[in-house]
Amino acid sequence: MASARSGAPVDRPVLRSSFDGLWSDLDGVGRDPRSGGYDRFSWTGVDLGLREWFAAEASRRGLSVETDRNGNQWAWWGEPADGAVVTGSHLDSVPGGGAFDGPLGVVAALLAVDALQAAGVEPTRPLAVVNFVEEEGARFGLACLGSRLMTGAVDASHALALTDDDGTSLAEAMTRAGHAAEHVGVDEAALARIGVFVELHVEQGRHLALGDESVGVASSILPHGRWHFCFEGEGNHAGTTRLVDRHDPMLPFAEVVGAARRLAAEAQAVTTFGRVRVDPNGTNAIPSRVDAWLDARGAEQGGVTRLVDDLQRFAEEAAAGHGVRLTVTNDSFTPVVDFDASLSDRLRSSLGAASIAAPTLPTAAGHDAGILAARVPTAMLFVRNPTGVSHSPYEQADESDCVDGVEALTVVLRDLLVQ
Ligand code: HGY
Ligand code: MN
Ligand code: MN
Ligand code: MN
Repeated sequence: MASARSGAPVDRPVLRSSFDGLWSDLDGVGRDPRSGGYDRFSWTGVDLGLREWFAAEASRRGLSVETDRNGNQWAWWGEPADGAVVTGSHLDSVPGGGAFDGPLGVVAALLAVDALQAAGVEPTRPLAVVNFVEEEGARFGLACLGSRLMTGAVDASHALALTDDDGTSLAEAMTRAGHAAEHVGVDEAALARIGVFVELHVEQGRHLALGDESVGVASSILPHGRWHFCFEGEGNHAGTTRLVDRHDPMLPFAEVVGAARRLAAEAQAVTTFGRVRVDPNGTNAIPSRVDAWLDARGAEQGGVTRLVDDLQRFAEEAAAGHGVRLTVTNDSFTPVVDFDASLSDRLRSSLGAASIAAPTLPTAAGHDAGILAARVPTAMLFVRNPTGVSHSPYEQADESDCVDGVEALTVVLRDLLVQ
């Protein structure tokens, strides 16, 4: 049965109830009852539960499931082979994240498989649904870790040594979760299997809401990066240490936060210090060390790197003024990503033929599709987010827009699968 709305090979009432079913499976997993936000971090018990859910849902659809050397999960419709059509996203979250960022792309991919199988589509090449590990970098600090390892965008030994806030390394976390860590690294075989990658994601902004559209096609990802600022001072007693004798790392850090905001405004960019570690973290002890991570993004690559250079100079002066040692390291930088034009055109023509309107829009949010774009043709579909809010418990997407997104994904996958 085709959708009355678009002629797409979906039965919307069936799709809506299947969406409700899968969505309710995920609803409480890793959710903090106080904030309503999600804490879904890679290789934790919550993540293992999500992996089991993914494998069970894939198996129910007759898909064969495998986990690659870096911990990314792949569910295959058809024998795994080079040049496959790949779709999917991630299941992990930022701390206190929303429900849709990541899981919507995985659920939509599974539901698109349902629709294609129900419509009797016979693919001429295999399809894989992928769940990328540690896309947010919330536990080990490096975003898109699974796709970066796969493409070689991060050195394997550097990645394995990354630690979480408890000091557990990626290597230890993987091993404890029962996944051999010694093989992580570039995975040319997995990359060869990706003929095209199409990721559906909730929009993290209001472009579609302002245009009153439910679905869109991504044009590009703006340049963005992460820098680690480490301020080392002298821990001491909060009450008995004279001001003149202090080397308090909190002070230059506080000045740097203000400077980052000022420089961002001047550069038409955005900066955030969203992750801060104060050691020791006590009320009556001057900390000895502050670690803070800067997220900086902007429309123009040079503007972002100049902004961070200026900020680093400011920070060095501020730290010296307090007798505090500063170390700044660049953890990651993703230059502008222009999605594959011919693949995006194919998506647009498939959507047009199914009379699904889909404007083109850029994003300032990073995605695995942005990392894979360096190696394979990738494209993204966005689903309207009425408030634009993301990386927050208040992230939203209306069910009918999510169903529109599945319908759009089903259409583009059908046309890619049946050459
Ligand atoms: O950080 C990002 O932009 C993405 O949501 N991981
Ligand atoms: Mn995401
Ligand atoms: Mn995100
Ligand atoms: Mn005391």
